[in-house]
Amino acid sequence: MTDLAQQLADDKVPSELAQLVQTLAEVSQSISAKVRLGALAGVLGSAGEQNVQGETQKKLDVIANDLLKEALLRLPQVRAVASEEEDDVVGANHGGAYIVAFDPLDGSSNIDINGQIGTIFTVYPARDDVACDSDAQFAQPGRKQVCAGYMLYGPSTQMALTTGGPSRLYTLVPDQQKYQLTEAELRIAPECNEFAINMANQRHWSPVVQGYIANLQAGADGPRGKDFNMRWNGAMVGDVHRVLMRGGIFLYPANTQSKVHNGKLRLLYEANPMAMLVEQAGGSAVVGEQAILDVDPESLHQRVPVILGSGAEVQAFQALS
Ligand code: P6P
Repeated sequence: MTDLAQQLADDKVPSELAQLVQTLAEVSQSISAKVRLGALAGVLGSAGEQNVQGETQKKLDVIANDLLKEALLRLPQVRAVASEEEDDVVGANHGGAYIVAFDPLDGSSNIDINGQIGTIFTVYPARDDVACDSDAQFAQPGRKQVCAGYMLYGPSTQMALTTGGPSRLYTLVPDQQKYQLTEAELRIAPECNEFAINMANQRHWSPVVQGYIANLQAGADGPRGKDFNMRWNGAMVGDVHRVLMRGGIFLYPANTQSKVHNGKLRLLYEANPMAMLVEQAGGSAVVGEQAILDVDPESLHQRVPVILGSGAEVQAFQALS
């Protein structure tokens, strides 16, 4: 079996980027070990602070964030990092070729119920026209990403990764502390019969989203002429992984709630990396008519509505818009 280091070499990934990806993989093994121990490691519960999003930070959020930040900024090729858990960009190495953004523990509210959680990451070329710790470093559309992926801390720890080519899947071999390639080329089925959305927000959706979901719920008796099933993981990383593995459509639409009127998910370290993985697996990821990867960022922690998954199903949604 091919391991991560060998696949990165086979894919001719530049050595500095390959080392950066290996560092992310190594840190994820520490996070995975703490997740597995849970209460036994004293890492559950709240850290007692709130992040820039106004969300209560879980202990493991802060631990994962600090592990990633410290490991990445020790690499001379990493000029700066941004994180869901950091108000501002943290800059360090002025000559570094890359900048990295991450959601250190996506779905962290699932920690205390032993649910799926993960780490989402994205890598861009550093900008020489702005200060190394400027928010403007990350004011790049998702199309500019050179690498994107996530680690899913589930029954097994897996990493989905693209460095511009196919989206590949690796599985952590715990006693060897290395990731082995288990899916060389993820392909999302164009058709699907599964949707993922938080139905509790239904009253806040646009009429288009209301109508689209009602058609799915009508099943074989309705205009779609087939039954659909629903899943909602409460952690984007788990929902997107299911879509990559067996197709489906994931929606976190805009709604009229004040704090999430533009959707809840963050463009930089949730929507864009997932959009790159989904597109490289033959799926679609959109905000209305526009591809998520073409959105011009306006702020570091900007939120964006997200519709992604099986290409034909995303088109069926867009046809109603
Ligand atoms: P809701 C986790 O907090 C997250 O950012 C995503 O991982 C997930 O898809 C979404 O929020 C869940 O949101 O409204 O269902 O709690």
